Amino acid sequence: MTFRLSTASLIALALLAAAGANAPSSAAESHDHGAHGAAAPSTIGASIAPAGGLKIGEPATFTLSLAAEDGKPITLADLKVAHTEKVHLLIVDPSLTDYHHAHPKPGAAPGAYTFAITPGKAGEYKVFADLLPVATDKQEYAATGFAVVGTPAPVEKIANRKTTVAGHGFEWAFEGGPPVAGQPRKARLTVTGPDGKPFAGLEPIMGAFAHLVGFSADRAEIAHIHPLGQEPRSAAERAGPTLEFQTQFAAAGYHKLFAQVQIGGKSVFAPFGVEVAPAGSATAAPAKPTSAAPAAGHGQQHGRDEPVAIPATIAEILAAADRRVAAIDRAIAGGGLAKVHAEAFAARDLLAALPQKVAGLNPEEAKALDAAIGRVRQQAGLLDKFGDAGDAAQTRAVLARFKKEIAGIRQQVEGKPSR
Ligand SMILES: [Cu+2]
Repeated sequence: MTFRLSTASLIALALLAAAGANAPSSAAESHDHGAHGAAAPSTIGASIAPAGGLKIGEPATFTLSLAAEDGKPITLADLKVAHTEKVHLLIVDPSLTDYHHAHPKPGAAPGAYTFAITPGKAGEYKVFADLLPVATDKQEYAATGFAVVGTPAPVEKIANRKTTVAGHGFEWAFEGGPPVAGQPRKARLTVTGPDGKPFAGLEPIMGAFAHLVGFSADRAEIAHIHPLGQEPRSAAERAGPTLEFQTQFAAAGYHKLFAQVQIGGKSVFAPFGVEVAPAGSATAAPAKPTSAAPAAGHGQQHGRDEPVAIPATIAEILAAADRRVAAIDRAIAGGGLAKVHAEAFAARDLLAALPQKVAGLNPEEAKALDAAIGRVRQQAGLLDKFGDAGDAAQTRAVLARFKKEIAGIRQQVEGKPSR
């Protein structure tokens, strides 16, 4: 079967500028940041033919066909690599519980690709081919599907922000309260190890530290986004325990999110259920504490830290960030580790405002600044985690890197004109 998505249905979670800017990026830009978010209208049609009858739990092979609007086959030469692959297939069953991420290989005929998965549920599976055509250079989805014998299960609209998969704990939290349709919301994924401690060993997978794929309950909408900040530059890099995402849901209602990460060489999928409030709902609804927060009590505070005021000049921003860093030093020295996160996030937000303030950077310098701010974001997340965990040694170690990064940023921006 073949069908096209309407433009309106394409954008479920739109990724905003990855590197510190507050303004939404265009769809074209989002790819430069290594993220697929707001997708373009589809120019490619997809269809799928299974090799045989499909039964629950039985491995199956499929042929995917991709064609342009004029019927011309879409071959690998027509597609660009995005996150290490030219074709990503994001596949989900009607109950939104059996999610697969597959990479088909070119088959015998031009425009034909083959892949294999084992469907775990009955009913009409939906398949989104996530593509970056050479012709448009804009990410798009081509949708198709296949049916597995049996009666499909309904979507269970369970909202869960915590889950345990493969011994690891995954917790999803929106900053500033539950998501509202049409409003950007920063969100954080925090990972703990089998020992319950913050886990910082997330491995690169397909050119990112995580792939977050979200579906609306009716599967009319899909999005595929990646963490904010620097993407991995080598296979040896590790991330965690906290990854930040910029989300924006187009529609209200239930959404299912799958965070795909790699641990110990294996893909791990952490499912979350999220209820998105209708546009225009109160935005200041406080986030309910989602964890049995330690005595530090920060579970109640998280996400509701006062937004930091951004001073007018570069020198003032740097000075304000320095004061926050000094406060972290004092907090560590005085045993006030629970206070570290507020100062770290304030410093991060101050520094993240710099790209919009600094004039006269060449593209290379602007890129370097964005990258440094990406690292600052990661480090602020670590300061938060280790501070809350009461781990003074780790907090101190991350703070040393944080200071070094800020010193580098200072060198990049000091003396440049403000705008
Ligand atoms: Cu991805």
